Amino acid sequence: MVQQNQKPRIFSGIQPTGRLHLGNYTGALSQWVVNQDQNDGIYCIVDLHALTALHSRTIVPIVEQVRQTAALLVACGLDPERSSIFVQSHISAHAELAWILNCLTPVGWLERMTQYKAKAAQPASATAGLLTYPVLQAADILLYRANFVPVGEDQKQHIELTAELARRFNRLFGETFVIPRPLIRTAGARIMGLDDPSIKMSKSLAEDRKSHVIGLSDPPDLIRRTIMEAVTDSGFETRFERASPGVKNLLTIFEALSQRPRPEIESHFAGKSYQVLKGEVADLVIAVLRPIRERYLNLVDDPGWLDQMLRHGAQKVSPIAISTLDQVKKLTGIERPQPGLQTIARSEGVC
Ligand code: AQP
Repeated sequence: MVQQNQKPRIFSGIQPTGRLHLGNYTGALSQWVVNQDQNDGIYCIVDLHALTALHSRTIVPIVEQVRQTAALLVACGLDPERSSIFVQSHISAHAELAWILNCLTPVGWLERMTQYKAKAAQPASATAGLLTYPVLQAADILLYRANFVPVGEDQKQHIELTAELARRFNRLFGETFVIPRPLIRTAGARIMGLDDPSIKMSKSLAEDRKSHVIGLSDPPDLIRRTIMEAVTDSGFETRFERASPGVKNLLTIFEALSQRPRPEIESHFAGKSYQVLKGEVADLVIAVLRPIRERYLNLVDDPGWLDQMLRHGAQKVSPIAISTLDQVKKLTGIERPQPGLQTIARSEGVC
């Protein structure tokens, strides 16, 4: 519930697992930016979640990826003064609450998660961390008593599980958590890979597949080349519901970035070749991403500023996390630490 005279609170996270891409932008980041004035926005770079790929050496050094992700969030328009941007592992309450919630989560709920089933298909990935990933995500959201969680379509199931866990806790221990709701855009909530429109555009797949993603900091010539090479078919169909998956994906990118209504887009491209469609999509993507790339290149050169910005973000939000965790500990019968036993980080304001 949102208190009177209080802005609704929005929480969302992103993994520092590689090149942030157009899907991350249309599904999540663009919503974060447009919502920042009407809401109290808290945005987290979820490095503990990224550790679910610890078995793969490519994620190292994660601290560099955290900085690059932070630079891209600001470059996309998130203002660290109006919103809070911080790193998950800088606030230990996330891991602590996740453990408590783990103890209340039936394994069957987690085994049902589509993302787990897809990623666990590779035996090396099927770790306990991957299975309990949605519980850590629930802890992230519930710690801040968020009302809304803007995410891409792929995360809907995880937010529903978060709400289910919050209800379960509230039933057992009394009203504690706010029940969060997902915010999912109608256009651009699921962008598919340009090299294979049957799979979601994904950061981790971009490492091995050159023409899978459009990175948010990619140069214009690379963006154009990737889009011109995108998989389509040999026809001329440009209506959303009849187009083949590759063409529909291009139309969806155009819709999400132009914010024009579908009928207008369909009549604009009617009878035109896929070359024309690809050319116009490339022009639009380049126009939207050019200023983001320019700001990113400036910001990423200043690790000192980025680190300070992230520290400031953690200092702003840690009191909320501490108070929720303290309440949960009390309700579940764990004693609160005595002042003398508090960690050094806690006494500095970042727990
Ligand atoms: N293809 C997509 N289309 C629309 N939205 C997407 N999101 C991710 N991919 C798409 C949304 O971006 C936000 C941040 O995602 P994440 O980093 O937390 O992890 P993810 O969903 O697993 O994204 P990736 O890119 O596929 O990362 P990897 O490869 O590391 O797993 C989320 O709101 C997500 O919905």
